[in-house]
Amino acid sequence: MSEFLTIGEPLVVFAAQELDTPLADATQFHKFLAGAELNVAVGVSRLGHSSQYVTQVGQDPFGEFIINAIQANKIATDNITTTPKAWTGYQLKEKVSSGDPNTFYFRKNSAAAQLTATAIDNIDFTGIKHIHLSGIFPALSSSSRAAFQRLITKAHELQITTTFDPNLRPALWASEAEMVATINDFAGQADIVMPGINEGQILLGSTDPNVIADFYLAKGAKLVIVKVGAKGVFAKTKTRSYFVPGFKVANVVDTVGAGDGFAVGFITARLEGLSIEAALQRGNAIGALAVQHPGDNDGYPTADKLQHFLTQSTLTKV
Ligand code: KDG
Repeated sequence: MSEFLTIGEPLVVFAAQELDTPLADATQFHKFLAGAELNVAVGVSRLGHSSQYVTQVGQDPFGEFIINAIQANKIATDNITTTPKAWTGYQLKEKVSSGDPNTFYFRKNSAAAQLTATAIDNIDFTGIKHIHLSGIFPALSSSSRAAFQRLITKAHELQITTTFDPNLRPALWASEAEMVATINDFAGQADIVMPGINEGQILLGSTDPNVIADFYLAKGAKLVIVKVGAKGVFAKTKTRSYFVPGFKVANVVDTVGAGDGFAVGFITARLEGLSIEAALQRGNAIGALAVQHPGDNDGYPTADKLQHFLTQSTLTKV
């Protein structure tokens, strides 16, 4: 029995060690656990909430590495299968002195992409209070998209709160038009939608947080959280809006995983009964901790570390 559940594709990421060097020229790589939704499961578990992850890995050393890491992070493996028919996906990531790094995927027809909707029928939803979804998994294949839709339908039937992060990955979609239509359709089925401000431009043609929020509120979301990078977040319900500033970070090492870290903070705070404002602030805090580490999720805190950061950082808000 777990409080939290998510579905996604786990990846091994090889992070280049040479600064500002194209992937083709990099020679040294460090290996980390990745996958946007798995990052969230890791962070939620690290903060003491029971966490389930639905996926499939290949019968290969990357699959083994991922399963070991999932177990080490105390995430339930009941809904993880291993297949001999496809490989586990992996990716390469640049190391950059500023901005977001380039990445390159090796994940086409991966084990996770072969997951079918039957996997959803096998889940025991007892005790699940929150389901986190992202736009990556339904981009993998028609069967992953069907599984994703079945999970959303199940969440509605059981009245389980859902968060949806668009997590746009154009490389995974046949066309931008298909990506935009599908993501907006799934976003309209979620309770809480969490786009990044630049995703607004692609998804609805605006980077105005108010316009982005109104677009998804009109589609049926109860709360829209627009992530405005280091500046913080703007959030809006039908009756109220919020702006919560981010935390200043002196040394940004790697930005990948910050958005998932935000989701960790927001979701765990809400599971603990905290207000929307406090949840947004915790989200910002974990985003700020995430960017100070080279892997996606190695900066996500335990409850003690989070408390320490929140106390130490009161004077360093932007
Ligand atoms: O949000 C972090 C992800 O970008 C990374 O872990 C890899 O899941 C991944 C993806 O599809 O980009």
